[in-house]
Amino acid sequence: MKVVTGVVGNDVHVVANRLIEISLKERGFTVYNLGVNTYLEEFLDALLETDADLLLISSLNGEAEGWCRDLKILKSAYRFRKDVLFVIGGNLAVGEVEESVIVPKFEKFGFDLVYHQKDLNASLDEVERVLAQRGGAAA
Ligand code: B12
Repeated sequence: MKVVTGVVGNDVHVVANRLIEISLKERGFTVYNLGVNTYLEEFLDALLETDADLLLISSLNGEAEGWCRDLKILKSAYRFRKDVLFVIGGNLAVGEVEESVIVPKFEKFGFDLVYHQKDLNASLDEVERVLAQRGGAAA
């Protein structure tokens, strides 16, 4: 399966991005890593160009809300395949904010799975389970 990944907005935190690329490759994904400082529109362009099954966005500096709130509008403009899975994770707010506040907010923006300060590998296990339920395997 194909995945587009990277760090959204003006966010330079690159370490998680490198780890995520390695983890996804180990799991058998073909990875298109756009790296840090990537705008939402660039992710969506890459999804179309690669025909990827999964978009996996990171945000670490707490500014995800501002960069991602237009996802739903862009999704309707771009007309993706219905089965593309949209995932975001990292530190999705500034300071201490409850997961019960953050998760519904990002789901409303158009993300299918939202991971705020969660373990990477446990989260990727769940992403793979959801993809398998949608009819694909990583290889
Ligand atoms: C190193 C660092 C920097 C370096 C980055 C160098 C680089 N090029 O990477 C520098 C000094 C440049 C920096 C700058 C800033 N930083 Co900084 N930084 C850190 C620090 C110390 C470590 C980050 C790191 O590499 N961690 C190691 C990786 C492996 O862990 P991780 O990033 O947490 O990622 C894990 C998980 O989040 C998760 N994950 C990540 N993405 C995703 C995606 C999905 C889908 C899933 C499932 C999981 C997942 O998996 C990863 C692996 O376990 C953290 C504090 C900390 N101890 O975490 C602050 C921290 C991230 N920075 C912070 C801030 C505020 C900033 C600045 C805004 C500071 C400033 N005022 O200038 C700037 C932002 C600049 C910008 N435009 O982005 C805050 C963010 C606060 C928030 N979100 O509420 C933190 C948390 C520090 C703090 N406690 O305040 N930073």
